[in-house]
Amino acid sequence: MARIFSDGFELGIIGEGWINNDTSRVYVSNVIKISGNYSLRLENTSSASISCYLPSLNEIYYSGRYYFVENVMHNIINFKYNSTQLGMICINNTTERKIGYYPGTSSTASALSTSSFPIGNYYHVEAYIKIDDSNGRIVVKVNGVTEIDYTGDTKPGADTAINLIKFGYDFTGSKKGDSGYYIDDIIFDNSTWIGNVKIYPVRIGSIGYYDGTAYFEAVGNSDILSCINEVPPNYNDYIISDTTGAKVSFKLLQSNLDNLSNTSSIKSLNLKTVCNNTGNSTKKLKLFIRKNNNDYKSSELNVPLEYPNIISYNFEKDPSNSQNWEMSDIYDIDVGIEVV
Ligand SMILES: [Ca+2]
Ligand SMILES: [Ca+2]
Repeated sequence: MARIFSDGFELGIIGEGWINNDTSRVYVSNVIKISGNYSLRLENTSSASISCYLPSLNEIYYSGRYYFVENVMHNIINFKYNSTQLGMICINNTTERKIGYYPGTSSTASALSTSSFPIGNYYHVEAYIKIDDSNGRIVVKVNGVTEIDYTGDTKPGADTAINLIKFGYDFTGSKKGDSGYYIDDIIFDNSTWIGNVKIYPVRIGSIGYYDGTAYFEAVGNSDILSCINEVPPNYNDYIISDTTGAKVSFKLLQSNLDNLSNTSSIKSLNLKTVCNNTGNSTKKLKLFIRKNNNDYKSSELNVPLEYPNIISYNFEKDPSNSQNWEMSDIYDIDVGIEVV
């Protein structure tokens, strides 16, 4: 029971898990920094949308941060089972600017928010969505305040699960949802409200452990660190290995850790790396946390052939003791990559 997807776009690129329907209109931007250094811009056009598949779930918790730019009927979140639209949470119209829950493909809201949400402001939206004929539920909170709490039919057809999420423009039914906003800190959880969390970037700062007998080769730059410490990534320099067991770890950038000092707690640590498979056989990596000379490794992660892409692994607990993360824990760890 856990986080099932999160993205704060802090590598400066779109990767992992996203289907971008217009790469020139939907892109990572540092113009409006909702949290961290980057957010996702969806320009105000009918081509600007982006989707991601999730594991099929009957109920789901969502959190995202928004900055509405143009005065249009922003699609806040649209949830589907494959091509079938189960519902949409969307700005109702451009004069009232309330948030509405629109079941199935209907243009009539089953519930409307109490408040209005004008453009030019930052909003933290959380939602709970449960698909059911009579005991369905849609709860929407904005900045921690419950704006919609609907119980009733949320199951327009036979589908009982959500497996596809869409942001930006959608006109599947009779209610149009628009793009025209920035979005950040997109998180899905299958068991609990996410709350007022933000996704902060912590980059690598120096090499920690390096096993010279099982090596990575630096290409385009003379040292390993400068090949891979760029955000956004520079693809002209990189490290490469075809050696099982090749392993390197990195200490975290002190200035980034210092930025976390006014944070009250750490919910989870999500390791991400940009990578791709240059060959034609399956390649796998493990991402790991190194603490007190012990390595705590992810499952085996397939290295994508598409270029560039991101692989990631989420550590919701400190793997050295299976306890919640303490602030002090992350000052004591390295993060690393191993070829398996
Ligand atoms: Ca961000
Ligand atoms: Ca590079």
